[in-house]
Amino acid sequence: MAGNKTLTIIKPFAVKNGKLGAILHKIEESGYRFAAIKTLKLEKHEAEEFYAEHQGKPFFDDLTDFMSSGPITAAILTKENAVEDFRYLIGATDPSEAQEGTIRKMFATSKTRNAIHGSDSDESADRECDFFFSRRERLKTDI
Ligand code: RTP
Ligand code: MG
Repeated sequence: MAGNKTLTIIKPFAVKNGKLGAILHKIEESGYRFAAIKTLKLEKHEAEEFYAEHQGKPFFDDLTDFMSSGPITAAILTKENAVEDFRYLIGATDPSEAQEGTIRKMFATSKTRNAIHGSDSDESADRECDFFFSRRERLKTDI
């Protein structure tokens, strides 16, 4: 089912501030279905592995400190054209540039505390789903 799944993370701060339910509701009402979901806390080295593509960039340490600072909720979402459509639903990385109605416009408080992650390609989605979920944690065998 290539192209029809994406990996999301509801980031720390949004979870801490009681926005988890509202964000999951917005995702569901936008047509996505949950094929796997869990709440966990990343170790710093795990956040560094997840965001390895950004290693060496000036924001890498702040990003991985933040992502390991508290509970997150990770989920595999399914829908046609999931990766591209979900990036549109979450909005721009910097919430001050995000369009009205996007999740980051509604729930992000800064470029670091930007509420939510979405995979940026089908290859990233495969890698990121494998990072968080074993096969038996997934509700479908073909994702
Ligand atoms: P994400 O991976 O978390 O979904 O975010 P994204 O694709 O929209 O943005 P990406 O370029 O992958 O960056 C990952 C996270 O790093 C922080 N960032 N800070 N200060 C900066 O210029 C800067 N650039 C990126 C953001 O928190 C972003 O979500
Ligand atoms: Mg990214």
